Amino acid sequence: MPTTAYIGLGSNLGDKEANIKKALELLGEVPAVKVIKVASLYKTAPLYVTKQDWFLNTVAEIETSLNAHELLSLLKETEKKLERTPTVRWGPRTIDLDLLLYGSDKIKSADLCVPHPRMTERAFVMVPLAEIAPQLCVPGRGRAGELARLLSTDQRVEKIC
Ligand code: PH2
Ligand code: MG
Ligand code: MG
Repeated sequence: MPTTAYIGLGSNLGDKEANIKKALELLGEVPAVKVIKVASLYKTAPLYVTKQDWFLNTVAEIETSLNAHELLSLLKETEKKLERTPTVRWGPRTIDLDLLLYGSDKIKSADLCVPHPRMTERAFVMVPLAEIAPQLCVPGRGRAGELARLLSTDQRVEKIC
């Protein structure tokens, strides 16, 4: 049985929209991955490292027969294909692919934490997630729609298309 997983996508370097579209295309070409739903694109103010260009963000729902670690490796490979080069933590990047949720699993290993530990504090994740899956339960935290509503409106997130 395939597992439903949610991926956060972000870009703030180069052609941001093209980077996100290309990442989704590459993921969709993998036989073990089916892209089910993609939220709108959102223009978002940079969080944490605020002196950098604005981001485009979205969230995708996928179905996959990969296990969570295989999926993480695929996301890292896809980032490499899009010429993501190492930068400072939370700094500018052509593409960032984060594994947010993997079924209802809770995973804590050296290289992978699911649910993503900071997802529920980030409007750039929760607003697109709530758009495509408002009733979705984030294990241990609550429903996506409710969690998105609770976030401060100080975090600027604007739907663009
Ligand atoms: N990603 C970060 C750090 N800050 N801010 C926004 N708005 N969107 C991001 O995707 C983002 C960020 C590190 O992954
Ligand atoms: Mg990230
Ligand atoms: Mg990342």
